Amino acid sequence: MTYKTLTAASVAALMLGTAGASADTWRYAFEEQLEEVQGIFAQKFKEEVEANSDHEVQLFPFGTLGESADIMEQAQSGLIQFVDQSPGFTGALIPEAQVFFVPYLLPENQDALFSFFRNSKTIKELFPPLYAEQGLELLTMFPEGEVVMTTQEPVTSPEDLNEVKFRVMTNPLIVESYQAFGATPTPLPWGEVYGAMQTGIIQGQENPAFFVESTNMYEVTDHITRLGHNNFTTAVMANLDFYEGLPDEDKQVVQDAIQASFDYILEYQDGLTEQSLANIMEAKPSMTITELTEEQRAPFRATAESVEAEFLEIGGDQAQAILDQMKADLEAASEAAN
Ligand code: 6CS
Repeated sequence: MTYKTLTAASVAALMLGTAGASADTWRYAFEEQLEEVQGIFAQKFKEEVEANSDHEVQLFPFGTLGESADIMEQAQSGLIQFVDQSPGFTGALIPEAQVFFVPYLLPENQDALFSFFRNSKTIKELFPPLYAEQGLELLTMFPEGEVVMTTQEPVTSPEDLNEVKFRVMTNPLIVESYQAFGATPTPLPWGEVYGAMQTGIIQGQENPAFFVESTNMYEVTDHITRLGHNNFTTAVMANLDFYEGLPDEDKQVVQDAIQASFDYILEYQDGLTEQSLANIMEAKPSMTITELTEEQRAPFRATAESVEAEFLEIGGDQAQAILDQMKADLEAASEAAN
């Protein structure tokens, strides 16, 4: 049985049949493999929880329980206790989470970026009630790395994206953003991307360099473009009823494990993008990597205003409050980094 054929009933059966799992086993699903960034975070979380409590954490990497949308449903229904789902997919459920797709909103400077994620009032105070409305306790958000474009033809300007079917995650604002970049956005779940690229259904996609390397995306694209428009953000959540039902002691175990994993994953990313790009070049010397100049970035940057306006239209009741707080947080983060 592949993940594509898993039904709700078969997932339930799989869960009930999990060998050795006790009532104290916490199930944690994520959208990547064990050795990818979300997997490294999850492994650290498991290690911390198990070192500091009697609970066991069972990890479910991408594909074992379905696509990103499936694991979110399982977390909301309480079939699993923890889930890592990126706002790229959560945008359909929590429209405000689409704010992460306003291009050039997050800083390129790593100190400022990390300071934002460490201290953001948007993440710590404004988002949690919105996630709670969907039956989720938002535990943390963290960055996974600079997003790069990989395409079959070189890209240095929006004109080069003309008629390029560009795969994006499934939320309306990222569709808007790639339309503004000049491409033909094609929302797809991750599991379909490699095949779609191989068969020519799409000709481009974006992701952090580590993911381009680990998923062999460089095999089916020839050009990498760094335009500095975003950093890949993800979020870790717990089922709300499960979390609220935990004794204070266990809540503390979860919070401590999240904090330790958060610190660990920021450190883990030091140099990761450059190393991944070097590995890609070694695996495929014909690949080109182009870092756009400020001049070349200008027309991409110019789209930010219209995408931001669209966010205010489609980003839910709290869109304005989220955007305002996010800008205040980002300003504080860039001051802290200077
Ligand atoms: O592009 C995607 O769909 C995937 N990218 C990353 C870096 N993680 C999970 C997500 O499914």
